[in-house]
Amino acid sequence: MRRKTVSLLLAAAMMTSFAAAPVFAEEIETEEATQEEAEHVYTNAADGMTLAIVTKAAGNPYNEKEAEGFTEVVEGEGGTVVVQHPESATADAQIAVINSLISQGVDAIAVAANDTNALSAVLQEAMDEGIKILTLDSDVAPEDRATFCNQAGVQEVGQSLIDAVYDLTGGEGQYAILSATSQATNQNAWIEAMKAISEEDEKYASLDLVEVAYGDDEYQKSTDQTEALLQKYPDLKVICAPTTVGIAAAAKVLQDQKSEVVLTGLGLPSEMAEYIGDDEEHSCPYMFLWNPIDLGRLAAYTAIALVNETITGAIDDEFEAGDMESSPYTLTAVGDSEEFSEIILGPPFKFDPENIEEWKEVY
Ligand code: RAM
Repeated sequence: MRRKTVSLLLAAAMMTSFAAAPVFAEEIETEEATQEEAEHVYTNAADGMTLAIVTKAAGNPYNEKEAEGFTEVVEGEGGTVVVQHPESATADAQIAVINSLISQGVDAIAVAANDTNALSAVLQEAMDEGIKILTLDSDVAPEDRATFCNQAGVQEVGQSLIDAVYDLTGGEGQYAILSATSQATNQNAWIEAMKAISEEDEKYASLDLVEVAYGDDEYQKSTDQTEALLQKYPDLKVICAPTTVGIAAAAKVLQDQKSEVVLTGLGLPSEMAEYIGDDEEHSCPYMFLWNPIDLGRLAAYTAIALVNETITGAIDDEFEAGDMESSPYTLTAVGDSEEFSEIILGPPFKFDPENIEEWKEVY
């Protein structure tokens, strides 16, 4: 087997080892294929459709990766894509963008919401105009969308994060959370899950959450908030940042200061590789995430299925998502709801010194 083929197989294995990652059939069959030439299997399912994605905000590589996956599938399936990264991570910025998409008459809008309730009126207006609405990454109130492409179960993310805090504090002492915006549905849900788990299980009784700080998914503000936490809490042991922007900013502060405070949370491997390590030189021993490109791809397939009316958003609806590993996907109940659905991409994935070098090349 030639060297190129081996690396292609490794790349394919790395992608498929992650939940809902695509399978590159051609790579496995064709020795001459290059990664760039590898093609997914498409069926023109979005022919004639215009599908929009509205991320949380511009300037966040995570959001760009989501949009990349969404674009790849919409265009691959023969549709037209509209990508909107609002100016700031606020509901107002998203409302302005969604109003303009309503005027353009797009067929579907996938939105990563900056606020659970503030988009309600504009999303209801869009649905009244016949536009299919779905969320990805960060949800709205479930009556304001057909379904939600959820990157990982809220409980699973909360459990992974609180267990990391437990592990890295040695089971007792102070920790702080550095979050994104105070209104973000996804971060707030994960933080609530962490708190609920700590309150319900004696195991976590000696952990002391001193503050939830908000860096608003802005790098400089996240840097400033990290510095403030270090000054305010001299006994702080761990910072947990459930945001890719926050964790990257905090990682640099802690590493530059050679701080004894240890970091964990949700981070992009490509941004965090230089900070992941088990020794004193590195600020973050390990962290978690999922594949944001796949989350965008899943949202595109969901949008197509809604516009095609293959699904309505009802629990137990099922649809094909091209060559994504877990296709077909089934819509499951949100919590114990009998009415409202979500689609889970997969479990959170752990990145540590053993695997970070491989994954930093992927996303
Ligand atoms: C940031 C955003 C996004 C979140 C990730 C983990 O990029 O806040 O919504 O899912 O972090």
